[in-house]
Parts: sequence; structure tokens; C-alpha cells
Amino acid sequence: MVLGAIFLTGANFFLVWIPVLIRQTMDRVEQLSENNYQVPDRILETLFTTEAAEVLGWNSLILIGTVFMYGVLLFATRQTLIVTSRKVEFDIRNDIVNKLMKLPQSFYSRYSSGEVYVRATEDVNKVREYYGPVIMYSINTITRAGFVLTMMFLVNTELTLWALLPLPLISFFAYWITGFIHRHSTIIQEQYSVLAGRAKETFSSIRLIKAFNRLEYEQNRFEKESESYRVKKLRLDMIESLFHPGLNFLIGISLIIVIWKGGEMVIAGTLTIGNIAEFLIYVAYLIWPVAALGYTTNRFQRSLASWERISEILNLDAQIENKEEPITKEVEGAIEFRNVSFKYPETEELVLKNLNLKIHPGENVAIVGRTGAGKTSLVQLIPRLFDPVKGNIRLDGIPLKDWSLEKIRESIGFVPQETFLFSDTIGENIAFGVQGASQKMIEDSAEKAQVKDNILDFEKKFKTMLGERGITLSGGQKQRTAIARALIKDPKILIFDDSLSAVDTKTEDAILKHLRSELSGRTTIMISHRISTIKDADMIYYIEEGQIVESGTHENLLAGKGHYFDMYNKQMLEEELAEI
Ligand code: TTP
Ligand code: MG
Repeated sequence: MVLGAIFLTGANFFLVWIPVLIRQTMDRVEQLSENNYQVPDRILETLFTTEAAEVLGWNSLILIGTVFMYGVLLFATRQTLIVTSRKVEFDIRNDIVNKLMKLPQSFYSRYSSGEVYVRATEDVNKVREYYGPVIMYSINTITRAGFVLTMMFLVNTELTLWALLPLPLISFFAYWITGFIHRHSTIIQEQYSVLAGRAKETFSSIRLIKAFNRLEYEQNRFEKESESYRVKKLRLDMIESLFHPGLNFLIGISLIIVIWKGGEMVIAGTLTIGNIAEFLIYVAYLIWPVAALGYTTNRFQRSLASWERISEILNLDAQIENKEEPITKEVEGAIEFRNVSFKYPETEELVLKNLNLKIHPGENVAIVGRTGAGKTSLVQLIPRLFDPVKGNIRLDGIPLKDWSLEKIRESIGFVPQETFLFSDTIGENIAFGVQGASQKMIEDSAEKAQVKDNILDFEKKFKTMLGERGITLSGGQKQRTAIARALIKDPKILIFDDSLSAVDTKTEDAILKHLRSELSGRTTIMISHRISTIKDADMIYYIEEGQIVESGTHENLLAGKGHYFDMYNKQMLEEELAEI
């Protein structure tokens, strides 16, 4: 940046000599022409006398040299300052994304994805403008005004004062209009996000909209937003069209003052014609820096506001991160909850209350309970998606906080309740579980999850695209793809959050059989609403309102005639009814 400032100062140094050279040339030409005043026809002739040629030739050469130096230095300035600002932008953006990856879930419930996106794009861009244009124009204004004003005062103080008279107006006008443009652009930007968000939502739920016959309603809603965007945009366009005519008008006034006052002085004999030309150029030189003063003040305020929003993110505490020298040894799979209480950051109510649970390595555990009981919340604590508010969780007898996050997460195969698949090939979706998975690994885990046959039925097999530009899998196919994604990691701990709910009982049996042979030696936690899925588990926990109210094997629990027994009876009854 220092280098850029030096280049820019140099460029402006060369710039101020241009009007001087023009003045000298004009004055010399005038002198020469005055000698021949009687015969104007001979002016042309005069120009080719040695003296005239000398004046014009030399001055032109020097002028070209000066302009060339100015150009070279200006190029160097942009190359240093703008390139620097791009590098700054690159660093800030990477820092933000790095931070965003680590921020706790509470952050994502506080900020919408749109807001996060704007901070990582728009705001970073505005901060970049600070390092680029704002600094560049500021240095330019200072150095150019310094040089130009010095020259002007040296030539004629009175005319200088006259010429400067309208300049503050220009500065103020530029400040006012760029401020207005900025405020409206912000509103328009927001309106645009609303519009884009609405369109995205509409098209991703197009099936629902058609099924509910809401086409016209959605169309009208969109049209209304679109109209509001149009009106705002037109207003901005009008103000923007005012900018240049307004600026030119003020410039015109300055120039007229110079010619008027300068003219008077020339008539009085205190100034030359060349001086007027010189002054006109000086005034033109000052216009942009003076307008930039207003413009950069605005930009600077914007950059500052953006920087505040960015540093807010950068200064947030990641909360869940590695302590110094975390444990990275191999995981065996013993999990223990000790007096664990948990609530979500955005709510007050405890979701898990003083919960105790001990799972041995290789044990096959099931968790059942009514909807909303806290099953999902419980298993989310194991890979540390959240931390408990009270109590602690131990892995192999060591508190989770002492483990390396990467090690814990690497050792857990998690199949979440809501399946999310990327808009990518089905093979890549399965391979997501591990880095550098081979085709064989992908196929093996698809086989284990009982989804391989389905995949082979697709025309492009494992290369079938999913999601927006591809096919939509059935609910059960999705779940089994997610299971394959967890199995490919070959993890010590497997967590299935209601992951077989969308498959029929026959497929479920096949998966369970495979898993059982596969799972020996692995700790598994299986959440389910279906007794058939979990009745063979080593241990079943029944959760109610964030507490374990019953535990034991299937037989134990039935004999206890409690909640589990009721649940079992209800499901048996349903099955019998279904058979009738
Ligand atoms: P869950 O733990 O999701 O309940 P569950 O998994 O037992 O229910 P289901 O069988 O239907 O899957 O929710 C417990 C409470 O926590 C519930 O009141 C909703 C609340 N909750 C949040 O506030 N934020 C969250 O991200 C989740 C998952 C739940
Ligand atoms: Mg759940």
C-alpha cells in the first residue's frame, strides 16, 4: 500500500506539469502570432519558422513524456493498490468461511443462511473497497489537491479563490447523492433477496404448490414482490441519472467563473490567455478528487459498517473446539452420560434432564419413546453437535471435551433422522463419509445398506445424479443411501436416528441381519418407533420428557408392564388390524 501511495503521488506530480506546458506553449504561440498580427494569413507560415517549430516541437515532446510518465505511474498504482485489496479480500473471505464452519449450532439458529451469505460476499466486498478505492481515492485527493493548489496559488491567488468557490458544493453534492444511492441500493438489495428467496422456495416446492392448487396464489405473491422491486429500482435509476448532469452543471459554473474573472484580468493585463487555459485544466483536475471526497466518505462509512458485521462473526467464540493437546487415540466405543442436562440455545426448557446412561463397547442399544421425548437431542450430543449444559459425557471413560473433535467424529457413523443428500451422484453421496473412498468401498457399503440393487437398476448406476438436476429417490432409498454413507466410514460407533422408518419390514430385516454380522464389536445406538426394529437389542431405554424411565431387554421390559409394554401392545394391535 505504501508503494501504491508513492506511485500515486508520483503520477500526480507529473500531472500538474501538463497545464504548465500548455500555458507556456500557448503564450509563446500568442507572442509569435502577435508579431504577425497584421497579416493573419501568415500565422500558418509563422508556425513553420524555426522558432515556432522549436517551441511547439519541444513542448509537445515534453508533454508527451509527461503524460506517458503519468500513465505508467497510474498503472503501477492500480496494480499495487487494487491487487493488495484483492488479497485482503481473499484472506478475509477464507477467515470467515473457516470460522463459519466451526461456529456452534446456536449461531445458525440466530442468523438465517441468507444473512450469513451476505456477510461472506457483500460485506467482504465492501471491506475490500476500503483497501482499494477508498484508500486510493483518498491518497489521490490529498496529493493531487496539494500539487494543483500550490501551482494555482503560485500563478494567481485571487483567481484561485474564485475558482475554488463552487468546489465544496460539488463535494457536498457527491456525498449527498452517493449516500442516497447507497441507501436505496441497500433497500433494493434486500428486496432482491426477498424476491430471489421466494422464487427459490417456490420452485423447490413446486410439487406441493401444484398439489395444493396454489399456482395462482404463488404467482400473485411473486408479482407483488416483483412490482415492489421494479418501483424501487426505477426510483434509484432516476437519482443515478441526476448524478452526471448535476455534476456537469456545477463543473460548468466553475469553468465560467474562471473564464469570466480570468478574462477580466487578461484585459487588465495581469494575466495571460495561457493562464486561463492552465486554470481551466487545473479546475478540471480538482473536480474528480473533490467529488471523490464525498464519494469516499460514503464508501468509508459503508466499509466500516461491513467491517463491524464481519468482525462480529470473526470474534464469535466457536465454543465447541479442540482444547490444547486433545486426545487422538483409537476409540473403543464405551459411552457414558453422567447427570446430563441439555437445552437448545434458543429455548429455555430443558430437553434432557439429569440423564444417566452407560453403554459398553460393542453393545447394541436401542432408544425408544414418544415423539418429542428427546431421543434425537440425546444422540446429537455424542458427536458434539451440541454440548450439554450440565453434567458430562465420557467416551472410553474420558470426557468428550478432552478428545480431539476430529477423532470423535471420525469414529462415529451418524445417520440423522432427516436424510440430506447432496446434488451430486449417488456414488459421491455415499463416498462423502470418508475421504478418497474407492468404488469397491462404495459398492460394499451400498450392498450392506441394501440399496445396491436399487442403484444398479438406475441407468447410470452409481453415477446417477441426485437432487435438483437429477432424480429424486424414494424415502426408503434415501434412508438407505444415508446408511451406506455412515457404513462406509467403518466406524466404531453407529448411530441410527429412526433410520429405517421409511423401509418395509422385509428390507428392514435384511439390513438388520447384515448389520448384526457386520456390527459385532461396534457400539450401536438405534432409535426407532417400531418395536420390530429394536426388540433384539442388548439394552432398550425408554425415554419420556428427557429422562430415562425404563430400561432392560425386550423381555424384561414387557414383564415390567410399563410404557414399553403399552407401546408394544398398541403396535401388535395395529398389526393385527392391518392383517384383517
Ligand atoms: P427431539 O429430541 O427431536 O425429540 P425426538 O427425537 O424424541 O422426537 P421424534 O421421535 O419425533 O424424532 O426433540 C425434543 C425437543 O427438543 C422437542 O420439544 C423439540 C426440541 N428441539 C429443538 O428445540 N431444537 C432442535 O434442533 C431439535 C432436534 C429439537
Ligand atoms: Mg427425533
